[in-house]
Amino acid sequence: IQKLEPIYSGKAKTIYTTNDSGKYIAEFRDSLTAFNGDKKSEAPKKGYYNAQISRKIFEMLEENGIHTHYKGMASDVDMIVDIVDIIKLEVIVRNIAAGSITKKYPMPAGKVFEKPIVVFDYKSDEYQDPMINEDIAYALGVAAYEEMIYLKETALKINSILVPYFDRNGYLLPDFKLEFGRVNGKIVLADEISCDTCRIWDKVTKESFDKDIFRFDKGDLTKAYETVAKKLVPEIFE
Ligand code: U5P
Repeated sequence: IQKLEPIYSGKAKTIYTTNDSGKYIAEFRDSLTAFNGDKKSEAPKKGYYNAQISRKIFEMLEENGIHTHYKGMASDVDMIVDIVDIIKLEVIVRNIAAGSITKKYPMPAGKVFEKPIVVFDYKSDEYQDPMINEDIAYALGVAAYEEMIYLKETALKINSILVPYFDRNGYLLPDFKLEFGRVNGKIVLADEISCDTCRIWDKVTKESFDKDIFRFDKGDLTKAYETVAKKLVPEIFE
């Protein structure tokens, strides 16, 4: 498979057309943004570690019966994916209170939820990703009611696979963000699952090994992502 033209450049990945009419290549870059693009930077090897972590998680989810857009790697940082019609939602799963939810509700950081929380944010830079529900999603033409139910069920299933997976590797998974797309009438998991899109805490020290390091200037991001990569994808260090 060959990369042809870049057709879309997001905050951390560039999407290329390929010589396969059903596939794109998503190139993971070293660039970082936070707070709706207000804060920008670069971290060496970030794209590489996130691509490899994401690859591993997609492979593991596929083995557990979750359909994803992942189709293999074309290089260390180039992921081959199905061309999907992205659903303009961020599906966020929360197990432990952290980040924005601690600002919006009386939920102190670190509070462990009795059952996981799923929220839907409408993907819109202009409107700053407002939280929406099934009715607003329908009114916006983003997703049908039954699709919203399917997205929530799938997000919870993914959570039930990821929490023990991170636990086995020594980490807590306070929260993470998923994106989905439609391909041939089917909804599949899309985008990435990486240190940029999850909160990953050391089980013992509760130290962050994720993008919060960049958001709140908490230290060396590349070193933290490398630490996670050494656990999740040890084969790339051999
Ligand atoms: N998140 C993203 N992208 C966004 C917003 C949030 O990946 O545009 C992820 C964060 O990394 C965190 C979770 O794991 O969703 C909840 O973020 P927040 O609502 O606390 O900012």
